[in-house]
Amino acid sequence: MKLDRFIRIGIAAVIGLLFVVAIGALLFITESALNVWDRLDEGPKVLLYGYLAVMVVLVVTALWLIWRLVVRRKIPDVRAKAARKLSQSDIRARLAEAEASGVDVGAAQSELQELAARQASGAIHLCFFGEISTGKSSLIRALVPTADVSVDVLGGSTTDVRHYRWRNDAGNEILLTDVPGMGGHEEGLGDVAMQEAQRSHVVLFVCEGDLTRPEAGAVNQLLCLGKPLVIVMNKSDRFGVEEQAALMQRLLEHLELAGGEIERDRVVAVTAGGATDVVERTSDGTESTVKRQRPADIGVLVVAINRLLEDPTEIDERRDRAVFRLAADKLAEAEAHYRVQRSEQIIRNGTRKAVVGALAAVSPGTDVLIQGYIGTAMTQELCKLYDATPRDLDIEEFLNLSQSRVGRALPLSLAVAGNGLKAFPGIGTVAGGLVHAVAYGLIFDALGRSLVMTLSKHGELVPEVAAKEFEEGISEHIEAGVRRVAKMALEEKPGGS
Ligand SMILES: Nc1nc2c(ncn2[C@@H]2O[C@H](COP(=O)(O)OP(=O)(O)OP(=O)(O)O)[C@@H](O)[C@H]2O)c(=O)[nH]1
Ligand SMILES: [Mg+2]
Repeated sequence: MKLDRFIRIGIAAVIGLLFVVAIGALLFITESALNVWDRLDEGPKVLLYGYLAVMVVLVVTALWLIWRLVVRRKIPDVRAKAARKLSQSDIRARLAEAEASGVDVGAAQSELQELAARQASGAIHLCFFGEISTGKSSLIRALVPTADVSVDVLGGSTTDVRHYRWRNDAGNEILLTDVPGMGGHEEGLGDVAMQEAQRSHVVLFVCEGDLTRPEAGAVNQLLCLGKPLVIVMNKSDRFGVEEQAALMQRLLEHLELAGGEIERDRVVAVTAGGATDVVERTSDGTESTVKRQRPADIGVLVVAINRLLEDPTEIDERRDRAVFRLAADKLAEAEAHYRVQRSEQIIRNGTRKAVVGALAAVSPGTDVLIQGYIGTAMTQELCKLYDATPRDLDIEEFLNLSQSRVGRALPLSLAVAGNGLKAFPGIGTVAGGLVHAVAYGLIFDALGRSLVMTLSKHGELVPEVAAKEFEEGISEHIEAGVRRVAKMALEEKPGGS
């Protein structure tokens, strides 16, 4: 208790002293400022303005320096950039840039080529999209009775993308696209269908009633891509009038919730037909089951299509934008692939240099391990690869923070390195230098891998976050990398393995 009181009195005394010092300093500064001001006021005006100008310059410089040192540079938001509308020139510029840095831009480029071919043909593409067995192919058959479309009770009957020529009353050249249904067993077909929907002008989203969760997700995705969309509730022959009206209302609500246009004809109920088993009684009294085609009722769908095609320029523009987004997505995928490969090279390079350096050193010190040239170069290269633009200070801070975490990991690294080397036959007694070299290499390898993880997750280098990632993943990375790094060290060891 006594001690507590004593401390409090001490703190109160320090506060009192601080106040006295602050008041003294304030008086002193005020007096000097007033003094200087009086003299300047009495002197020539040029001196006054010159003095003020110098003060302003000094303040601005100080603020700028503080901003550079303390305030983190704002990294452009990658998602916001991706969400904005892309133009033909944007995507072409990005393609050229990516190609120059070695990314395989083939898939993205072929999307643009396909778009150019479709633009030249002038045909309007309508894509029938939806879950398996909802009657997409049956609808196409109802519109184009001569089309050779496969229809089956078993879901997943359509396994590729096909286009069928159709002319509406206005004489538009139209291609009806049949795609595999969502939710089929064959992997990847869902993606094929979604990409084709992106390439089309209009999506006719075929369902059989209220939307399932995956269907609602797909509607959202398509609307986000700016696709003009009609929800086609097929197989309406299965519902009574009231039930059908309630389902239509639910579909309209879904559409409104997803931000779709809820004008007339955006939700239609149709019957594509499809085959049905009918029991027939012949004149001799025997019964047999025969397949009969149900009568189709798709008039409202045709009206909806015609209305959507009233402004072809608008749907052309929307289709183009969706394809640019598709090409951008494919480019992003290729870039991600390239980054994975290239980062692997950079890490291997850094690790190899660390191993070579450690092998060359007579007695490798543990003090400045990763803050040196190799660590800086590897960090810079990886940041550049991920379009992160850290300040030199950030890199330095990251390496300092990481270095401070190495001490604890070094014994583990040495133990793992020793064990790992034993797994290689015929290397005899493992020399201390070699074990050190592998241990150093493992730490570099772990540094590179954790940095790649942070960069791909956050898109920027935040020193504390990256160093934490390094610390948390180091033992796992060390265990995983030992074979690779030990092999590297044996290759680099004077005289080979
Ligand atoms: N009751 C009823 N059944 C229908 C209707 N339209 C299609 N069908 C049946 O639904 C089943 C599936 O039809 P498909 O046209 O093959 O469906 P799909 O959407 O193309 O299916 P996948 O290609 O597998 O994705 C078939 O058995 C059709 O006979 C309809 O209007 N009413
Ligand atoms: Mg089909």
